[in-house]
Amino acid sequence: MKRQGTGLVMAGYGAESVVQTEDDSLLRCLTRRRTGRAVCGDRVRYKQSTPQEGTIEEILPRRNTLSRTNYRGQERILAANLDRVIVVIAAEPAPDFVLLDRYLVLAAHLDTEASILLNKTDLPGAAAPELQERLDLYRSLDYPVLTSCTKREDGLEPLRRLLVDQTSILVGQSGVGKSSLINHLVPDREARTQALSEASGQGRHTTTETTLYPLPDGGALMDSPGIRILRLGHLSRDELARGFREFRPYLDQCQFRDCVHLDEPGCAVRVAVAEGRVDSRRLQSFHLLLQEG
Ligand SMILES: Nc1nc2c(ncn2[C@@H]2O[C@H](COP(=O)(O)OP(=O)(O)OP(=O)(O)O)[C@@H](O)[C@H]2O)c(=O)[nH]1
Ligand SMILES: [Mg+2]
Ligand SMILES: [Zn+2]
Repeated sequence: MKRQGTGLVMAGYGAESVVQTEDDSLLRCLTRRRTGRAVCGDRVRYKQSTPQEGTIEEILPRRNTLSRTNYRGQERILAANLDRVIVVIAAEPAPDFVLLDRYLVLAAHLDTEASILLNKTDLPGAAAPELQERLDLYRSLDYPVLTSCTKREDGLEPLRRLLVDQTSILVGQSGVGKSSLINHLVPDREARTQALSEASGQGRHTTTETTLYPLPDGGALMDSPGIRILRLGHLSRDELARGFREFRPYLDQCQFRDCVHLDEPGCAVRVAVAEGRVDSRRLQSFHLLLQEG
């Protein structure tokens, strides 16, 4: 058996990945050293060797990649070819807005749409004024803010509409409900997960790897593991600053080209903060991300 074709990577496990072929079957594929690792969302050219196995001959050019920097300072790609990043937050676990800003910076760097989704609206904390005020800040920056509750099946329709014909990824802290949302949005989720873990030979499939699910109305949705430490070391200082979209009009107006907007004279960003055009918490966030890398 030597069949060839083009497929879509459902999940990558290091040198191995699971590829969905044109006829909807799942192949466990090994990557060749020269092709590099395939990641969730990659389009690949594969060669089939047995009914269940094959090799990846080529990773087709990626439109974009979502990556982070690992503890060794190397860039690690989590997913490719994204149209939309949806940052999921909830009243519990308590939102980490610096992490939210990290994801928004990554989305800006990818040149994709970014949305914020407040899940678990059944929790009383979801209506807390501090949380709502914070969400208003992001609305004022033109980030769409959606709400949902998987317990009461609330808000899922607007979310479904947002996802149609696009490749989207759910990201965010562990425990905010990303996988629960997938359960509601992907009707055959359980069967798919089962098929995926059988094809991958990884045993029970957990959200340790980013995983792609085709959506019934067209498009695809990816589940990702909640990452505690999301480093942005692969981004330059300028890319980091431009990820804060409201800073952009001021970045070229600072007196010093390498201004980090701390205490340099003639800093246009700090003037914007003082005049209330930029929220000071976002500048704080920027400084934290700059420090932590
Ligand atoms: N009250 C409430 N709980 C929810 C809701 N959605 C999910 N949960 C619960 O939140 C917990 C975590 O949900 P998961 O879907 O596993 O969260 P996750 O974001 O996938 O977490 P990781 O995979 O660790 O990143 C589970 O106990 C869910 O039952 C909701 O709308 N309301
Ligand atoms: Mg999960
Ligand atoms: Zn400045």
